[in-house]
Amino acid sequence: MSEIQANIIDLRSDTLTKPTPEMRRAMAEAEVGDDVYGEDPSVNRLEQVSAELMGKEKGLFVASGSMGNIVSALSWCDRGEELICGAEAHLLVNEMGSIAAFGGIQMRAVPDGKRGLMDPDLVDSTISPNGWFPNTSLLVLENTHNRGNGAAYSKEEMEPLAEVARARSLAVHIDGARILNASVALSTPPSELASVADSVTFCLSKGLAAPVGSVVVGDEAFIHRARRVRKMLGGGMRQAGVLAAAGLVALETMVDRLADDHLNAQRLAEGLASISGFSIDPSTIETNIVYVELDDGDGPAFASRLRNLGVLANGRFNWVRFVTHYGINSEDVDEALSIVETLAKS
Ligand code: TLP
Repeated sequence: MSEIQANIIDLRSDTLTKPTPEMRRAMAEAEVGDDVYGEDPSVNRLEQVSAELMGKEKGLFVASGSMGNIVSALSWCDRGEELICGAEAHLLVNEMGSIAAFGGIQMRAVPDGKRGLMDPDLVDSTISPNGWFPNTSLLVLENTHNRGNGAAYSKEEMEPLAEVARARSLAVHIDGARILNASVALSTPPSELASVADSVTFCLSKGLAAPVGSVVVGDEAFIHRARRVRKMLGGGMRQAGVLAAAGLVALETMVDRLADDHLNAQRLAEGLASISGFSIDPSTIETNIVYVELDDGDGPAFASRLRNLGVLANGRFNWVRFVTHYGINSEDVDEALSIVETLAKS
């Protein structure tokens, strides 16, 4: 049964994961200092390890994936400029309009293609021509793509988009909240995926189960700007080494096991496909995120009925989303499936 909460199978998100015993020990024993002075050894180590992992010069520890996206956008774009992203990009749909609110940056959406992947020609034609248009400064890709059923894009799939951006002098940022899921699913080093971009945000507090934090990586000049923006946002976290220590354990011990989450998501998708009233093609599930469409079209109502039976999932529009993670094993998946089936028949 899930460790998240007794008797509840919590499939709302991998953000629900709790730190491992090893993380808690590392947090208790972490060497710390004042990170705003650059003197927290654990934060410095996490930033260095993260930069190496992603093949970039420098890293910056931030409070969350959202903060990573905000500092990145504000470091690449001036006020009144625009970034281009997919229509269902997390930073456009789920981040409270923060990039527009804090950075005065316009977010221009390109329709999502299959698996959430944008079409390079559409991106090219959306970039503003010179003249009386807002300057387009940044292209944002999301990998894995949350709303794209957790799709994991290979370097080859992202490269044509990055080429269009480069040819028009745009920087490329990857919202790689779950880029390590993509790396595991594709058996590709994260640095190879990150190589198409100028900056990447990745999260320690999702499938990797650290309690708090994300890291932004990029070249030295970018990270210098990003550090200043983080401070502007009130994100100088002082003795943040207690958090970074958990992040280091996450990177050392929790990456390979993401494959288990992917297997459980596949098992869940196959089970859901066999229950009538749902539309899902299990072959489209590439990592740990499973969206299923309901024939009756009411995702929130189904999620709330499920909750009464002890299974938590997020529902919106005509879909319900299930996410597998460290707190969920294959028995939990089977139990959740049997509850979903009972509900679907009732
Ligand atoms: N996503 C959360 C919710 O906000 C939807 C989730 O449960 O999946 N980028 C992507 C692609 C994300 O999925 C998320 C979190 C973030 C950024 C933001 O990370 P946090 O929550 O750390 O700010």
